Amino acid sequence: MTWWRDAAIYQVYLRSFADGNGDGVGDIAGLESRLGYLRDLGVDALWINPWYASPMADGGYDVADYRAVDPSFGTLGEAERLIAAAHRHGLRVIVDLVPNHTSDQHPWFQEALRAGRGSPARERFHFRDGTNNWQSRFGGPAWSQVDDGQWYLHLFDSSQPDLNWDHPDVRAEFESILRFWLDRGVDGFRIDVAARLVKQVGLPDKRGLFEGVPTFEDADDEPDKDRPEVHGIYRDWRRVLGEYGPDRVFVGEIWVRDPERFAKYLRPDELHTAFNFAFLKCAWDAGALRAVIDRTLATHATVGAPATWVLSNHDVTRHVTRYGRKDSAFMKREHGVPADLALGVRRARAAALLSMALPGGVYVYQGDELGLPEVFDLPDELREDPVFRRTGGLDLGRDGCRVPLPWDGEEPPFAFGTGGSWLPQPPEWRELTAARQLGDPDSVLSLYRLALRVRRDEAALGDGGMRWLDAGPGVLAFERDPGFACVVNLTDEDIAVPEGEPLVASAPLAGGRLPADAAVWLRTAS
Ligand code: TEU
Repeated sequence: MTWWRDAAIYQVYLRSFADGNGDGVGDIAGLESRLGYLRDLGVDALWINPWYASPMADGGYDVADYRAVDPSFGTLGEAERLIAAAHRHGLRVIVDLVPNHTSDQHPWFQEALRAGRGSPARERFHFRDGTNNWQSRFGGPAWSQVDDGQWYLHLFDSSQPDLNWDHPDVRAEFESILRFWLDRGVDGFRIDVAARLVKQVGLPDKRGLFEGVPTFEDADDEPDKDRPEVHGIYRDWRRVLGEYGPDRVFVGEIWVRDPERFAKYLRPDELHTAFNFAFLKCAWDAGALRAVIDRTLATHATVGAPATWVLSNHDVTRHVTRYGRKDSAFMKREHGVPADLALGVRRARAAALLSMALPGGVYVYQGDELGLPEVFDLPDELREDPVFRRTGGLDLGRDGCRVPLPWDGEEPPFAFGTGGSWLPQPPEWRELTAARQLGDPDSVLSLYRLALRVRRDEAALGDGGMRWLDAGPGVLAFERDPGFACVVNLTDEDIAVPEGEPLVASAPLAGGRLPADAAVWLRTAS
């Protein structure tokens, strides 16, 4: 079986993972120094957020050169050595491909600015003499004006001009970029904004506009989303990937609501996998989760693709915080909503066991394994996310889930590096450092290490089937072959545990009973 059907994949948000050169920003040297930690955590692969040359107007999702590594992260040579070193540690490497837009510093956009209106260089982007009503996903208008009066489209920041995917140069360039990184040994690509590359001809106005804070759930049939022509791009890319054998993989970032439309991206000649955002957004509620799980498995089965289980990433409020809220469903980033973090951690521990026990692949966002909460009280002047600026602070943006990791010690920067950290870490994270958690068998980190090991080596979870067990309202219980059960208690009271030998529990079983907001894995008689 191909590795990616059941892989545990760790998301490395590079500039916040570990800093090797003491400039306060995470980098490749820092990542390389921590590969042992990731191997021992028990994951199979890393997805590394963009490391390309970039002015960093959107944390590297504004790419100026797709074939170069940003100096703040290292060099191309270091990236090549990192890929080899990860492989030696038994870790595959997925890099992040950003095809919807470039940086405004990309040579093509600079050429387009110089070449002027009506020039072939402008046809690689969406330049117009007027605008439509589209809004940026980061807030504010989706159009900015250049000196000669023309406007260009940017679904994200004004520093991220959208590429015109009807242009043959754009198509050829990205196939060449794929080969560039495949030739350097990467095992796959995470595709940024994968549903939005193709825009409806004529760029007609939208019906649905948001007020203030963009939600993650705009309609599927908007003129800048899920256009049928986008599938042709992925068929072309799949052929390129296929030339490198069956072990290279695509994972799409596809915020498409309709399960059937979503599944189309996962047809056998398109992308291998996609993030399960329906699961990420779902409230901590047994009925809602069960419905999402059933829908996920049913839709993936129609195309033979493995499901993925995702709780957090670098764009959303950390799930420890979300699960500590009264309403734990996620639609948009909110601040000022109270969260009971102790409750959030309990639920996050249980959710980790749930996500790792389900059939398919599982993602761990850096810091999930430490139980980190969202950080809200960052000084405004240190916030870097363009979302903060473009929404006038209505949306605090994503910096709060991107605070550098606490590794060791009693004070910030907690061995993140020797030169501080680009965002300040809360002093109370001294309780949450990786080093401290390693010494505590009850820590979130110890739970992740145990569960990932059991998942891979003992229970052989991952791809395959599952059967629901009837455990009463508020309880999610299912079996997997051979002889495995997962029980998650989402009620307010402890419950009896079905027969079996406990393998991993997210909270101590008291008198053989499973507490509220806890989960247990059992070896059952098969
Ligand atoms: O995100 C795409 C996206 O639409 C959201 O996840 C985005 O964070 C949200 O709309 C903001 O309100 C991807 C990347 O994951 C994100 O980090 C980038 O900023 C974005 O694309 C642009 O490249």
